[in-house]
Amino acid sequence: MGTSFTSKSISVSALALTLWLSPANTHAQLSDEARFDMLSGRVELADGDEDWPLVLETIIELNDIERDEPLPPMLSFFEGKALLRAGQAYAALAPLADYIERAGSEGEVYHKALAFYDEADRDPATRQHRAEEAVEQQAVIDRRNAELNQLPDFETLAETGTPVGSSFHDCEDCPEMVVLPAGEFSMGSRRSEYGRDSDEGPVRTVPLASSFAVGKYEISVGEFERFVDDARYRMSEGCQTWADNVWTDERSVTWQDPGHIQTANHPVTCVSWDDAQAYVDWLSGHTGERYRLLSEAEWEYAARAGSDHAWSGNNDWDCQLGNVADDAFSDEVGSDNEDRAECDDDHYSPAPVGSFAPNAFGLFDLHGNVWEWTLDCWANDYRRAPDNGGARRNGDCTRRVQRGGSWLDTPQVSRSANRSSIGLTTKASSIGIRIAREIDENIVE
Ligand SMILES: [Ca+2]
Ligand SMILES: [Ca+2]
Ligand SMILES: [Ca+2]
Repeated sequence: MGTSFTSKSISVSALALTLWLSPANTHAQLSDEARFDMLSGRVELADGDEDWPLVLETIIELNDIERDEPLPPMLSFFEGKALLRAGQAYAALAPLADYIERAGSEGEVYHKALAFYDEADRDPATRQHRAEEAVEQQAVIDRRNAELNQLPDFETLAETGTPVGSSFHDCEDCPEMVVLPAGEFSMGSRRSEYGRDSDEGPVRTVPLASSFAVGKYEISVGEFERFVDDARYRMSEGCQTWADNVWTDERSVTWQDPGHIQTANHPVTCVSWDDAQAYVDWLSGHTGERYRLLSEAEWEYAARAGSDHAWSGNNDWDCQLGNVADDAFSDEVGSDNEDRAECDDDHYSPAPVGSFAPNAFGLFDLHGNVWEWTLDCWANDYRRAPDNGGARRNGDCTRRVQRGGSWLDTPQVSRSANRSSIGLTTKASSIGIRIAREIDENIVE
């Protein structure tokens, strides 16, 4: 849409809307794009007694039209106002906030939007909605805590005989771990795999001689906070965040405020490889067990969970599999990457850990949500990689391998075989932590 909009040129008249929506109207024969052009270019909407339900209906229709660019800010203003007048104060907040953010200047309409936002914010219905949300969130946290309290420690688990696949934790607040079986697997991808890069070969068989345990989820904000508080850990400043389709490095962005909405149950981000190391060192000291990051081979073994498909058990992406760049993401950031997931996974930023289906090992979010640091130094292929599943110590050790893609990457990037590397000290709002724990006992299935 090349047109630029001002408050005057964009005003929408109820009369024009009525004509436009009428089935007998020849304009209904025009293409969606043309209808949008016509409507947004010529209309006039006073602040009087407009037919707000009709305005709302029209804006909803406009929202459903596929286009390359987002609707002009004024339509968000009208949508917010229409929702407010239709008695939907809570729903009005988002479009009004969108207008305020995108207004571009602080004119009369901007100040009206602020006043409407304030009105919607103070509405009893909004307060009621927020109270209900808080109750729901608390219920999720309580359920999770109750589950965690039921978990056995490892010794109790081992005594029961068949621990492979079961969960345990080493202290009340410790991350939930899942016991993976020893085994071997084919690491890397075939040339025919869509999205494959040459660094995913040569394909080789990797044996993992012992059972080990892997974090059921990415490390959460709440889990990381316990470490920071207990160890009085100090983080360096700054983190890269993705906004307006570019990466920016802001000093004020931190793991506590990473530029996206998060709760204690979201995956921690804005942590460097060194921070991840400090976390597992602390957890090892705290529990007397050997916690560490996964080797790249262990990560792929955990992600594949016995499958040689592109994504654990699947060669076609569907939105149950994980949180990647999807329709929700495209709508939010206004990007239109043709390799995005063509479905709606309901999250345009990180999702709370465990929001998607587990894989065959009972692990969550290997594909997408946030990238996961591994131990290995970076190298362009597997030619000199260890053949025992351990971490690679040759290659470029100023960079480490990250695996699994993230909320802002395409499904191809989240494939089991995909590899990527990033500098040790880099922090980004798309990278987090998954941990492993060594098991001394020989586990029998
Ligand atoms: Ca998503
Ligand atoms: Ca992940
Ligand atoms: Ca790659």
